[in-house]
Amino acid sequence: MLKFYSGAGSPYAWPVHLALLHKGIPFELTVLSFGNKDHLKPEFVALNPRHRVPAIVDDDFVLWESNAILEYLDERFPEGPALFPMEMQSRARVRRLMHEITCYVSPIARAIGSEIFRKPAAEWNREEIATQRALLAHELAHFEAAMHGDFFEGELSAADFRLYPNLATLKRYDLREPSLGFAAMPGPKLQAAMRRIEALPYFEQTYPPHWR
Ligand SMILES: N[C@@H](CCC(=O)N[C@@H](CS)C(=O)NCC(=O)O)C(=O)O
Repeated sequence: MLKFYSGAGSPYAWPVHLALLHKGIPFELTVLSFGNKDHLKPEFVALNPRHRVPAIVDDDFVLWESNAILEYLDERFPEGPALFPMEMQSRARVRRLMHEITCYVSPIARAIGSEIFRKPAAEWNREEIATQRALLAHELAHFEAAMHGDFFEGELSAADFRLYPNLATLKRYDLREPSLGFAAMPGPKLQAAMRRIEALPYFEQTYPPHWR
């Protein structure tokens, strides 16, 4: 059975978890604890020398990098619902969106998270948070404009799963200080797509337990 190595709340592993359930692929889940440094243990580093989640093992084939995993799963298990549209240009847009999330959204999320989640509020670099918030607003406007119907490409795709955890994390920032106002930043189309993902029958299984 396919093995899936995840980490609770990882914005990279969460899309893979959603994709596996969406496609109905049987898998064995291992949730690594970053607190225990499971990702640095020799047995995991032997699988993924970058010691990051997500990683999958399919028979003796090991793969890491969330975007590559999402593409692999769709090709390896064509029988389940598709994660990438059939139409070539639509499929290219899904790939483009995934790269844009990796290149532009993830660094912003990392920068904000390293202030808000890693330090007490008294030590936050407020100027850095404001700078990153402005960059995020720009990105969210771009992604809002890329919505076509219920999801980016009408039908649910890997790009929707890939962005979802970054959007869900905005509420977590506000929990640290409600006046930050991150959760209200995504536009109405992105908010509606989030609600659609949250209504999926398997969504609850993927929700990070420590977020409850
Ligand atoms: N580009 C990678 C990023 C994966 C990543 O950074 N995962 C984090 C968890 S959110 C991790 O495992 N960090 C552990 C480490 O850096 O040692 C992907 O898309 O899969």
